[in-house]
Amino acid sequence: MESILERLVQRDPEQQEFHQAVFEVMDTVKPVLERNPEYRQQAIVDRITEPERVIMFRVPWMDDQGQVHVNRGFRVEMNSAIGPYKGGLRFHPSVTLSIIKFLAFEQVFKNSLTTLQMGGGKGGSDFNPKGRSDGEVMRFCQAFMTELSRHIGPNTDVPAGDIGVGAREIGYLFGMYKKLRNEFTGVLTGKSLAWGGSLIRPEATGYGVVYFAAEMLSHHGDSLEDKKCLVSGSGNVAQFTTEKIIQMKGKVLTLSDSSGYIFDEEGIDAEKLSFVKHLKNIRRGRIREYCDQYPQAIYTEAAPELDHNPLWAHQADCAFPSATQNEIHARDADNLAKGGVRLVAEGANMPSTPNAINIFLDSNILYGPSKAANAGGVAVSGLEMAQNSMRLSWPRKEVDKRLRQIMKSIHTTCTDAATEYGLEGNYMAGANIAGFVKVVNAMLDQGLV
Ligand code: NDP
Ligand code: 2IT
Repeated sequence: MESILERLVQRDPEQQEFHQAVFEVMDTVKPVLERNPEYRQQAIVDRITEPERVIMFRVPWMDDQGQVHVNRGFRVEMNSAIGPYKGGLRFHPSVTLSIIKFLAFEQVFKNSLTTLQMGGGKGGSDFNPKGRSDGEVMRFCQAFMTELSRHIGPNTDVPAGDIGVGAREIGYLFGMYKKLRNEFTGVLTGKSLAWGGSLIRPEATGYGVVYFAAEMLSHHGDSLEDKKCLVSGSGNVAQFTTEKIIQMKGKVLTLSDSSGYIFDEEGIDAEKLSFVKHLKNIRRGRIREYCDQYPQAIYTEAAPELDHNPLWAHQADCAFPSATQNEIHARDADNLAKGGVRLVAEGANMPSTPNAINIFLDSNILYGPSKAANAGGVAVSGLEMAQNSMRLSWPRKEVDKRLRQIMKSIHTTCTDAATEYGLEGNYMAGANIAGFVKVVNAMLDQGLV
C-alpha cells in the first residue's frame, strides 16, 4: 500500500488535494484489504486510484467588450463499475486537475453509498462567473458544452451543478447540448421543473445533510431542537441546510462567503433566510449586505493570512461547513471542540483537513464526513434520472420521503460497516469501507477492464 501511494505522489506531485482524498480513504480501508487478499492480487488500489478517463479541453469565449478569453475545461470519468459516471461541474478560478480528481474520487464512494446505480465523475473549469453578465455566462457555458457534449450522455456520463454552477448555468448547458445532439434527454441533473427537473433537487444536498445530522443525534438520544448551529458558505448547500435546521427548530448563527462572515446572535429565521436567498441567487450580492438589513448582526472580513477562521470560534452545539475544501484547519477544530460543538456534518466536499479530522475523532465529536453527509444531492440527482427515464415527475412529498430514507440508510450502512471492523462510532471509517467494498466487488465481477 505504502509503495502504491508513494508512486501516486511521484507520478503527479502537484496533485495535493487528490492525494489527500486518496490517503484518507486508503488509510481507513487497510483492514478490508487485509481481510480480502484477492483485492490485493487484483491490484485494486492501483486500479481505483487511476481515472478511467481524463478529458481536458480549451474553452474560448468572448466577453461583452469583444475581448477573447481562454479557460481550461475538465471532466474526470473516475469509475463506472456501478453505473454511468455521475457528478457535478464546478466553475471557480481555483479549479485545477487535482481539485477535479479529488472531487471525482470522493464521488465514486459517495454515489456507492446512495444505494442508486451511479458511477463517479466530476468536471468544471477555472472560469470565474463572479461579476460576469448573464450573456457572458451563457456564451461560456455554450463554449464549454461544445466540447463536453462529445463525452457525455444519459447512459454514459451525467453532469450536474457544484460551486458556481446552479440553475442558470444548467439551463445554458442543457440548451446547448440539446441543440448540438438534437435530442431531449436527461443528460444533466438539476434542471428546471418545466423541462425535466426533479422537485426537491435544489434543496436536496442541504436537507440531506440535516437529515443525516438528525440521524446521528437521534442515534445518541438527542435532536436538533434548540441546538446552536454554525454554517459556512451562503450558496445552494448553506441556504437549504439553514432552511432545514430552522424547520427542525435549531438556531443558525452564521453564514459566510469568500469575503467574510456574518454572526447573528438572534438566529437566522425564515424571513432572514429569504432575504439571503434573494441577495445571493437574484442580486448576486455579498453576505456583508445582510448587516445593512439586520444591523444587530456582526460582519467580519475574511483574513486568509490567519491560521484559523473566527467563524468556527463561536460557542455552538453543531457545525455545518458548506463552502469549500480545507476550510476547517486544526486550530478551527480545536476552537470548535473548546466552543462546545458536539457534531460536525459536512455539506462541502472535504472541508476538514486531516489534522482537523483527527481532533474531531479524539474529542469524541460526532463527525459526519462529506461523502456520507452530503450524498443527498447526488441521490436526488439519481431520482431525477429515474424520473427522466420514465418521463414522469414525482410529487415533492414523494421525493423528500425517498431522500430521507436514503439518508437514513446511509447512516445505517456507515454504522454497520464501522462496527463490522471494530470501529464503532467512526462514521468516516464506516463510509469509506462501505463505499469501497461495493465498488471493488463490482469491479472484480466485471473482470480486468
Ligand atoms: P455555491 O456556488 O452555491 O456556493 C458556494 C459558497 O461557498 C459561496 O458562498 C462561496 O462564496 C463559498 N466559497 C466557495 N469557494 C470558496 C472559497 N475558496 N473560500 C471561501 N468561500 C468559498 O456552491 P454549493 O453551495 O453548491 O457548494 C458548496 C459546497 O458543497 C462545495 O464544496 C460543493 O462541492 C459541495 N456540494 C455541493 C452539492 C450540490 O448539490 N450543489 C452536492 C454536494 C456537495 P463566494 O460567493 O464568495 O465565492
Ligand atoms: O458533490 C456532489 O455530490 C455534487 N456536486 C452533486 C452531484 C450531482 O450529480 O448531483
